[in-house]
Amino acid sequence: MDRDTRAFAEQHFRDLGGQLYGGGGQAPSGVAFIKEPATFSYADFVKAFLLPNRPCVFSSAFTENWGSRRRWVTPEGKPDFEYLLKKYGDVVVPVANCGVQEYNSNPKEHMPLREYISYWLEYVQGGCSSPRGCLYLKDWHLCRDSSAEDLGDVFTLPVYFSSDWLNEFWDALDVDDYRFVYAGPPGTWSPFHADIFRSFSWSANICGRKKWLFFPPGQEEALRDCHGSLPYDVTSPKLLDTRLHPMLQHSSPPLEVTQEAGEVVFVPSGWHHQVHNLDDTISINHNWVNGCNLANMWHFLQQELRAVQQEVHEWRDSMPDWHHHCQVIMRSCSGINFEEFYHFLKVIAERRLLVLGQGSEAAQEENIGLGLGFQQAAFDVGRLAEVLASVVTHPDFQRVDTSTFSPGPEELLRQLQDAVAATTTL
Ligand SMILES: O=C(O)CCC(=O)C(=O)O
Ligand SMILES: [Fe+2]
Repeated sequence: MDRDTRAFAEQHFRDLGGQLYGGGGQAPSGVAFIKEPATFSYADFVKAFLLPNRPCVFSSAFTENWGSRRRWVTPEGKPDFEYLLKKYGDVVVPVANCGVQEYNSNPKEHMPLREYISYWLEYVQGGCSSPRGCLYLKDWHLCRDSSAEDLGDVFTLPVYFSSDWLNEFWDALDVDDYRFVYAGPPGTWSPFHADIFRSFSWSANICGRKKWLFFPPGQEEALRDCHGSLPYDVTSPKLLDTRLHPMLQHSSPPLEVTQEAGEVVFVPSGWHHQVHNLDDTISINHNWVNGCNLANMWHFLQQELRAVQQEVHEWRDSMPDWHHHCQVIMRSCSGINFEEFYHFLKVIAERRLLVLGQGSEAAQEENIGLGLGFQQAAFDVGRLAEVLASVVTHPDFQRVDTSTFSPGPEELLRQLQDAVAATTTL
């Protein structure tokens, strides 16, 4: 990040004045297409898409050199099942049944990729139908399951998506990641949703095409049914029943995008979407959070906690550890609780404080593993300080036992605020 982009981004958040980012404003009338890698910089992406929180599609030129586009795909543009079997046939992958709705997602089972591929071939030969239903390989952690050497040049992280704190955090802990492969025949699809923690996502088609339906933040409200539930399938004729969906008349049609082979879709924070595979499709998808959507993640976690608290409200007076239990439930339902969120902020903050502590030139020379440099680190500490200041005053965070945290939340906040003050004019 350069000095000018940092100033632009900081001004953007000052103008928001603590309001949630990405919610308001005029919905765009279409989704922008970015053709030329050579003339589209990181700064261009930050200013035109990341800060305004608008979707866009990158042309296939952006993934031209990826090994997966050469090795996973036949010259006809189909998945190279022979190669995939040889390379990954024994790997156990998660598979969702698109035909079965369980709450707002699909039940998953696990099977070796070999078995999924034989199902896939059968399904296609059967005219896109199978007695086993419509199965979709989803959320395969290929990176987590492969060594760096083995992964080789499968893909190269585009610079636009490189401020990725979720994966930076999980890599630092060496336990998990939010990097996935999706693969499935025509007819497989992902139900209507917004991404985990209100993260951004990017999704690159290695082969095949996807149809995306996008709803800007807030527009999902008009799609709720009379019980307040969001739809599972926005294309279902049930939505036309005005008794069931009384607010539908206030909804706008979604933004529709057909993503071609090789193209990359940027999904902004908090945008609901539904995705359909139109061909035999393989994609690489990552979820990511950074300084731009961190406050949205924190807002989402507060909502999640409130929802848990409402669910178990009746035990509040009879259960001595009720608040603690709510955090435990939240962790098992949402994957993270307030304590872990603090830990996430701490890991990300300390890495930036280290960069800033070394001074701008030293950090730039050494590049300290944070590829986006000193100005990005300075921007990041500003965002971290703003969100941590809110976290430490939250009554439920104040109930968390922080006595063993090192540094403690107040101390980390002080360090971040000092760093903000020291870097304002740099
Ligand atoms: O490709 C899909 O089926 C879903 C992708 C998605 O929801 C995402 O990348 O956020
Ligand atoms: Fe998604």
